[in-house]
Amino acid sequence: MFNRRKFLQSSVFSSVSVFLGKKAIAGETGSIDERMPASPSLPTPVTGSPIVISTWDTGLAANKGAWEVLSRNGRALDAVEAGVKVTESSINCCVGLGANPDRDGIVTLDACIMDDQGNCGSVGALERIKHPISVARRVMEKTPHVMLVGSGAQQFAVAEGFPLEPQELSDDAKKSYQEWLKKSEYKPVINIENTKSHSQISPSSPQGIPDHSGDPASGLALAGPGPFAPARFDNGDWNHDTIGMVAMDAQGNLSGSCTTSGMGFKMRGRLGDSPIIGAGLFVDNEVGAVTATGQGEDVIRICGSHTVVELMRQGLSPEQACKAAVERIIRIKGDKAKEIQVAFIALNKKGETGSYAIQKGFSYALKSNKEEKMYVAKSYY
Ligand code: SD4
Repeated sequence: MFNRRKFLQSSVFSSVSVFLGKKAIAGETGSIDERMPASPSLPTPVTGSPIVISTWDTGLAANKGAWEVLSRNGRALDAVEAGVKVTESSINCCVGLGANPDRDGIVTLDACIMDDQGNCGSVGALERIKHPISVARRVMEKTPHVMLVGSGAQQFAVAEGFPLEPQELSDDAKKSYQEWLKKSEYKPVINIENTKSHSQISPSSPQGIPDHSGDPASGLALAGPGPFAPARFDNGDWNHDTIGMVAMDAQGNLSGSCTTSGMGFKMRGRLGDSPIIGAGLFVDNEVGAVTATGQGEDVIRICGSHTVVELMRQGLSPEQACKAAVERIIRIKGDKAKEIQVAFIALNKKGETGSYAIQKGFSYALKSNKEEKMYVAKSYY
């Protein structure tokens, strides 16, 4: 049975440790981690009240997809997969095959998923597969591994029966890419001609987009240093968007998912936080579930989602925990933090939710038995 006295002691200790800071608490007797109970006995409520939250406005539609599962007493794991598939199927800047490509003109997708048992799966830089989140789930369920990337991930997906979609950009993405090429003066084909690997390069497609549809290795040695992904699009929007979703089912079990095309016009081969368990997503069924959006490099730097879960374990509310993680990024980045956006959303075991962002303008969608709405996150700036 849950030992209430022990829980209160550990919560008080944990909250104090958070507010005093690590050094003050660690003292002479070792680190906080050594002094924390190995396996805190947190309550395991059966809430009977499913809830799902997800990032940005696209979360509203995604939550509906998840709710189909949750409202029928389904598993949170199935809900978070079904939910983000809605976004993967839509045409938008930043998730799924309709999204913006990398700087070589190719859409590469990252995704990960995690359940209430600590099982997790992930794919990175996956091309021509419509539902990377489902491939991530297969990695979790059918392989002894956590991550598969690039052509290996695609090979696995095809072997699992996922159709290989044509390698083409959506109309929106083609337009954005052409604009970006003009402004950035990124000329991969010309650059290639100056390199030894020229002979390996496929000819450009009629749109001027390098054609990598043949040998998957072709064209990849060409880029070298060059323009990097801009922090914002021309209209001022942040150059990223991800659907990250965390949910609790009627049994009180937690799961999460995260899927993205990453930053538009990113360097080829670049991975952000979204396929990385602990960075873009983390679930601990005793404590809570967290996902991140924004500039992945800065989420990875602090193992963002895992950090937020650990802060909740120490007694912080979801919003306090997200805020503390954001502040950690700001301490690292200093003034440069003004130029980036990162946001976390968190759900704890009690069904409480919260969020915090570096910049204004981040919102998340919530759906439960009681409500269905967007919440605007508080922010540092
Ligand atoms: C990345 N975090 O690749 C992802 C993309 C994103 O909002 O922003 N999502 O860095």
